[in-house]
Amino acid sequence: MNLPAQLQRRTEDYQQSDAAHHIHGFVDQKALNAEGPRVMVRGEGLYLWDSEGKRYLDGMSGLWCTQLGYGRRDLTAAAAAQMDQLAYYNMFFHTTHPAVIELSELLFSLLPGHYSHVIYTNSGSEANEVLIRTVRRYWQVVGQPQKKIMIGRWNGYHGSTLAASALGGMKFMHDMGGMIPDVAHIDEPYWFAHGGELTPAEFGRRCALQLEEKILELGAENVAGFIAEPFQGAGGMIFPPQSYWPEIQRICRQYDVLLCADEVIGGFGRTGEWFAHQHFGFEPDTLSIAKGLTSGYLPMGGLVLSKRIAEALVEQGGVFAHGLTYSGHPVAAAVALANLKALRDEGIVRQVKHDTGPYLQQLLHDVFGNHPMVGEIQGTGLLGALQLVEDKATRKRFANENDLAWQCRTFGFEEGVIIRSTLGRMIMAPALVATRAELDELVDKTRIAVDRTARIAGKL
Ligand code: PXG
Repeated sequence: MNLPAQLQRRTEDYQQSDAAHHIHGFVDQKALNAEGPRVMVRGEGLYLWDSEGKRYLDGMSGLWCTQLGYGRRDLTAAAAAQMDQLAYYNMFFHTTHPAVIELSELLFSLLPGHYSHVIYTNSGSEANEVLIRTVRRYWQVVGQPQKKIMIGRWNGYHGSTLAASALGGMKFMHDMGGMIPDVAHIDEPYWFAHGGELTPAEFGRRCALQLEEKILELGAENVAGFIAEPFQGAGGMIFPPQSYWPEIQRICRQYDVLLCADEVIGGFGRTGEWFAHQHFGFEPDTLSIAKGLTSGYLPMGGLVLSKRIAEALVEQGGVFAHGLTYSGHPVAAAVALANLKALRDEGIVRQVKHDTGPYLQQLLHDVFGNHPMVGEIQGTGLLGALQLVEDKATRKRFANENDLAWQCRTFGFEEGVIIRSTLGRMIMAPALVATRAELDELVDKTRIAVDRTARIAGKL
């Protein structure tokens, strides 16, 4: 493999220097330093190469973001052209610029008609930070300033900054660095783990009714919004039962609580629809977006607002004291524009819905439907989750499911495929440009990793 000159250093050299300077995300840094991180040096299409020349099929789209895969020259060309023309200007001081305007025109042409405005950010975490202030500001403007409380869900994930992690329901994150006031949580709709004797439909309704109970407990006059991922991503790719979202929507409407969808993972074609809420059939008031907006080529996120919210803020709100230096960054906007054009004009989202999505789902059911260690298969579009299980009949999970799933993921790396583990679930979310042959390879290598894990667990 030909590596660029600056990459011609030994892997151990990179690893030592990495250990000397970096605190990585969500990892025991001391253990990682002892092991040495994998050094990724190149990407093309669905494939990645590390500094040892080993090739991997990336079954996770980086971190759920490279919708178009790696190495798209149209995106790099869009970035270069925009840098040459106007590398930076801001949206303060009564200014704007063509790149961000054209991006928004395209974005709103892809969104359902009841959305009209967006506040751009650099990440998903920031989108959810902005969400809290925007939603509270909205209620101030319409004369209900006491409506401040946000309700999220246990095991939901909305980002790593203070307020975004508070909205999320990862308790271990709350324990490291604290919470913010006026945030509450309800349970996650994870039927396989918590459904007990209830049918999925009954359980879905039960989970949704917790929202009603929580709103009544807190007082509807104090609750600003409910935030949730249409399906949980980082929490384990958990799909709620079908009964869940209609009931949640009814409750939000009944108590005038804004319904805030976190589309950071689900957005931009992942489910075969442009946005995941369309797949699940509900109408949020706000959408948090990031990741697939730029296919991960540059950092960019945003908070999309319904006309109802935007009109109140614009017509009655006066100055909204909020703004980020890089909001609507012209280079990120140019890349996002090129990315969305490609997703639309190359028919990629349509292809996920009608061809590669159903193909992957069928393949997962064919290969893992009768697997002794897989208790549940969930997914749609180019998303798949396999629930590892000790006893399929009783849905008994392994006591050490976290370790087993991590082992499975490690076997995957050895086989040359990147899949992700969360608790006892193996997750895949390949780039939306994946071909049927690449999906065959993804599932085949995943099967080898799951079989190797099953042997360790005495299930094969
Ligand atoms: N919302 C959701 C639903 C996310 O998945 C964020 C917000 C935060 O976005 P930023 O751009 O600030 O990271 C995310 C991020 C994982 C994993 O292990 C997932 C994310 C981040 C890190 C790890 O699946 N999603």
